[in-house]
Amino acid sequence: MKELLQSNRPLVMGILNTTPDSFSDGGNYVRKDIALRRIESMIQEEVDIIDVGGESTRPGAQAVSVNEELDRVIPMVEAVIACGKPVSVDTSKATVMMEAINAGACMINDVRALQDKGAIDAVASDPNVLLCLMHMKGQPRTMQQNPQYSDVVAEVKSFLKQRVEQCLEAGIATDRICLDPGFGFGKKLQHNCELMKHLDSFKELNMPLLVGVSRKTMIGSILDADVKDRTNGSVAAAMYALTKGVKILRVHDVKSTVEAVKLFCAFEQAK
Ligand code: 9MG
Repeated sequence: MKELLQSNRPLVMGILNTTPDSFSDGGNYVRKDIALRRIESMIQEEVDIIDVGGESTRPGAQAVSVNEELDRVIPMVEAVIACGKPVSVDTSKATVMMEAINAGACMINDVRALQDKGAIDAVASDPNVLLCLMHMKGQPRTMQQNPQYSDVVAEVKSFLKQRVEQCLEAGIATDRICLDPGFGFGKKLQHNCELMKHLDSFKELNMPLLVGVSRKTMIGSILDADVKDRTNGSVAAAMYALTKGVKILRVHDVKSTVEAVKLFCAFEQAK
């Protein structure tokens, strides 16, 4: 799966949230059924990789036990693999990482950049598994309480550089890693805008970039739009990110993003 990060076209990562608050009913059976249908529709919409998450990272979200997270995530990893699509798992817990890798996940997406106990070793244990290291200032519960930076771009870059060094020391090869500035994770609107404008400067880290802006508050604030009305803004922001050299887009709205990426590629390939 290492070739995924070497792709010469932008990739669309579809979000599959298995937290109860992402389903209208919350019941276990209906939840799984809806998730399975969502996998099928994302595949029809030509998603490149599906990111399965079992614990919300939204400000104020409840923590989830290892067992609960495993119950939510592993069946979905198996379902995506059965459909023949690459699957990534959004988790910070070493046990969930190990189980997900054993179940066939090809990427670990960690908003805590492998800082939790055992996480680096879990990812290092399989030489084929890919990794997304994301920047977050603070912890999800409190990260949006007045975050401050003197130079957000420099600080985010420096954090990611340090995390990459730790990974290399643990034996994780550079061609397994992609980096993410973590839009909305301990950042005010001005920080998110500054990061977006200067995404191209992350090229100096020599690793593919992944970004997730889909339906986030930054889109809602700029457009004064409710979550349900943020698709156009999310796609526009994603296309701006592509002009800055981003390789992977983590999105809810797969169809609109895939179509926009096709246009982007057609224009880029012109003489
Ligand atoms: C799990 N998750 C939520 N938002 C995210 C983002 O922007 N990037 C990554 N890598 N993961 C995210």
